[in-house]
Amino acid sequence: LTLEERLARYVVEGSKDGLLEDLEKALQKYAPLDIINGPLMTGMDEVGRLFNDNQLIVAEVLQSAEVMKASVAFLEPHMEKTDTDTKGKILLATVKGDVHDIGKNLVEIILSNNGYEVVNLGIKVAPEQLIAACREEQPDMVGLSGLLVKSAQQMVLTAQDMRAANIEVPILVGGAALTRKFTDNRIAPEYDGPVLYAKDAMNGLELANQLRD
Ligand code: B1M
Repeated sequence: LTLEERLARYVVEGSKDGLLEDLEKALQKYAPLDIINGPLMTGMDEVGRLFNDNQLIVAEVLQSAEVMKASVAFLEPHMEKTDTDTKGKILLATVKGDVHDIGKNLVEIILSNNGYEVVNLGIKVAPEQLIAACREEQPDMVGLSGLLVKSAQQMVLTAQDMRAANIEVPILVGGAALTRKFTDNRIAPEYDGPVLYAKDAMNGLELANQLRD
């Protein structure tokens, strides 16, 4: 197997045997984020496919998630950082009913490495909890993540509740179940402030920077 194939394989098999050595080798060829978005994501997509086909059980998918998390933790110190004054404060949350947090935590790493103060509220964050945190933290932006189809609908409800609470800070949304079309047609009309769709963590940073400028 090539190095790239081995990296995807660790994720699919949920095995860490040899993982760090291969990540070290990969760092000589690729930027950390390209390793995550490339071979590791290829592995995760395969996990999703096998899971969908009932060829993997939840416990096995959890092992795959552990490999992904260990890889991100190993690569994190190698990512580029900018030493700027804080560019703003962002609240991050996975929406109510959803436990997927690898993508959200990647967004946290990228934003905090690039000058943002991030308050990560965790998973299964209900609108009322988010609203209370907005009042307390006074963020410049709110980031919502969700991977389940029902999470896309939950984002619409969250936007409605935030509007009812007179909150207008920009919302950044992302996650596999979302599309730009759903964001523009379904979430944005329910909110008074801007609602922006990010296709990945890096795009999330670009959009945050654009909003700031
Ligand atoms: Co689940 N799961 N899962 N799962 N899981 C999916 C999402 C699924 C597509 C798999 C499948 O069936 N093919 C499917 C959803 C189906 C649907 O709704 N259409 C699914 C299901 C069904 C479930 C359960 C219901 C299974 C069950 O219990 N029967 C259950 C749900 C529990 C719940 O949430 N209430 C469940 C549970 C789990 C585990 C706990 C086992 C584990 C999560 C562990 C964890 O996160 N701590 C898990 C995993 C690992 C997956 C897959 C395989 C991988 C997700 C992942 O981490 N990807 C996933 C299939 C897949 O996505 N291919 C699947 C890597 C991560 C880096 O990517 O999060 O997409 P992602 O983030 C990307 C972008 O989306 C974006 O940036 C990142 C890249 O840079 N992004 C943002 C994400 N958030 C963003 C926010 C932003 C900006 C960008 O700004 C704020």
